[in-house]
Amino acid sequence: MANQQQDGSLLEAVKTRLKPPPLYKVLLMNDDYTPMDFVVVVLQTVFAMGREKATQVMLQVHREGMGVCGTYTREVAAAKVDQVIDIARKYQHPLQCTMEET
Ligand code: TYC
Repeated sequence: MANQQQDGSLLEAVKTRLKPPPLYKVLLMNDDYTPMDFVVVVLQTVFAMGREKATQVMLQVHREGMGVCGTYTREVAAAKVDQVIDIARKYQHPLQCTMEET
């Protein structure tokens, strides 16, 4: 045991036994009322997208009804969903966001 810890092999054994944490997609929903420019700013602010990428994602959501903003661990995904919902509520837009395990 002491030897394993000294040479690091115990740590390696534990690491290889552990499953990687599940990942979650953050999904943005289309609606008929939220302004396109607002969605672009939300994507830039919450998901650190550049303006072009944010515009592409917004248009995909607008045309297809839903789109992926990013993939994160559970806590990070939940925090981003909350940020989107909070900012939408603050500006009284119906924009909705959710998360789904990959
Ligand atoms: N459909 C909205 C409009 O025409 C724009 C929009 C895009 C809203 C993406 C939400 O997640 C969304 N103003």
